Amino acid sequence: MFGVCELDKDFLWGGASAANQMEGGYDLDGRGMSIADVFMFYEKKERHLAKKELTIEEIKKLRENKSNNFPKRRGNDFYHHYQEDIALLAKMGIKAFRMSFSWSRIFPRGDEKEPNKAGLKFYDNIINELLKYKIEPIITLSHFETPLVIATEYGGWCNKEVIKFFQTYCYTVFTHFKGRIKYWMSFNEINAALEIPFKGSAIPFSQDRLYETQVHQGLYNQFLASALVTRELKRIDKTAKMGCMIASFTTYPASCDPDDILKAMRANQEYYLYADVQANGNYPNWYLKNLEKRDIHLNFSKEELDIIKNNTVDYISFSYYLSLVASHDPARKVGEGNLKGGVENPYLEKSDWGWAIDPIGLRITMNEIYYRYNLPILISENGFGANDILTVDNQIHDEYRIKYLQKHINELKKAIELDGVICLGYLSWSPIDMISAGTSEMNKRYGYIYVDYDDYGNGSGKRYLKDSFYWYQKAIASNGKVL
Ligand code: BGP
Repeated sequence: MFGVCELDKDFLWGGASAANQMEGGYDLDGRGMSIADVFMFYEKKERHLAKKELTIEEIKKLRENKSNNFPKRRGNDFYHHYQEDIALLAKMGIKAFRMSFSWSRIFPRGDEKEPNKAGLKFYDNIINELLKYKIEPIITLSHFETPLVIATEYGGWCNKEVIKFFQTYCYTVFTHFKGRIKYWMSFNEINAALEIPFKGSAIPFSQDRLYETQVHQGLYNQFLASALVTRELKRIDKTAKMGCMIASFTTYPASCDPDDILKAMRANQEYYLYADVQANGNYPNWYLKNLEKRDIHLNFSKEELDIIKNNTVDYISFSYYLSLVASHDPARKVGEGNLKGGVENPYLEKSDWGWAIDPIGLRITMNEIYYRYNLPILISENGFGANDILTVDNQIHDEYRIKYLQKHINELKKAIELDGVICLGYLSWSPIDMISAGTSEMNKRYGYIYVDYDDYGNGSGKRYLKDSFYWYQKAIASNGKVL
């Protein structure tokens, strides 16, 4: 009992992905459009436009636009390559594959009563293929891909009707895949609901004074929906587990000036908010005070709060790419990051996209989250985005990625073996190259498997194994001993 913890023999070494970033086939077999299909590609100098919140007028125009570049409509064409891709993942030895179901492939508008059978069939094939190789499927129910109709006709997640639609979708997949899927998670990086409301909650941007209220209501509705479907999952399949998924933003104070410490404390509380609600079942007081101060009034009932309280998650999953720094000095420049950035950390190097590289931050984050909630954790995303070069003899020498992963996995091992954190697995983003969530680039690559497409969809679509593929294969085979 007092010995050193080791990585469990069932530790879930794996990879993570999202339907909208890899499938393509956006209009095949009855699939409806999703919000991901209206994100356009922008060249580097205009990249900030990729992050712009879209108004309803802009969304409708983009929906009809067939001539511009919408990479998420193409993905990496997993839709036609899934057998080959899963065979490669099996060859690499992964034990778990996190993917999402595209809601609009199963319910094209999102508000139907009956599912699109062809959509379910597509996922049947994938899940069966994974199980054939004994790869554990881990399913995200909503990964930045709400059906577009929910945004254009219902105003997004701030509309309580959407909760019912989501319940129908979840009920359908829970019953259909019962016994085949053990691990579920409700909303990917649920912080997106407040940080990037259109991607997170399908709420079109507006100048309306109620916009802010809608955004917070959208988050509340997702919390409630998550609790409702957790309850439903337990009714349908007692052995299945539901997790939440948050983007971790461990934030350091820029100095020991109490003003910086206070700023960092609040930044951390802001990202804990999501697990505070989904794991503890309560809204923290600081958040409620904040709403009050801003005159934001949520539409909720006592009965709903009880549902949230009584249907908390079984495990906490989070993405970890970077740590942030908070300073009270408004003159300090805020840099790039996943969903959001912080001020520069002089002790850390950055990726070409300006994301601070901080392996020790992973150990800190694992400790903070595990000991705050006392629930098993799952690293549901971590990885290194780079513009890999395919050599003339079809090799990809990505030693920078191997270095990044080595360092992070070493810290993960310390968190488990030395600090006693209970961690179910490590799912790196993404085992195969796919479209970037933030910038819709293909050339921001994370994979162990290279996909020969560029930002414009030119290329053969062929898959090539990177040096990191063989490295991860050994890491998995040795259960993390050989890194
Ligand atoms: C997270 C998302 C993923 C993923 C990753 C990397 O925010 O959950 O979907 O893509 O970040 O981000 P990006 O693709 O923008 O580099």
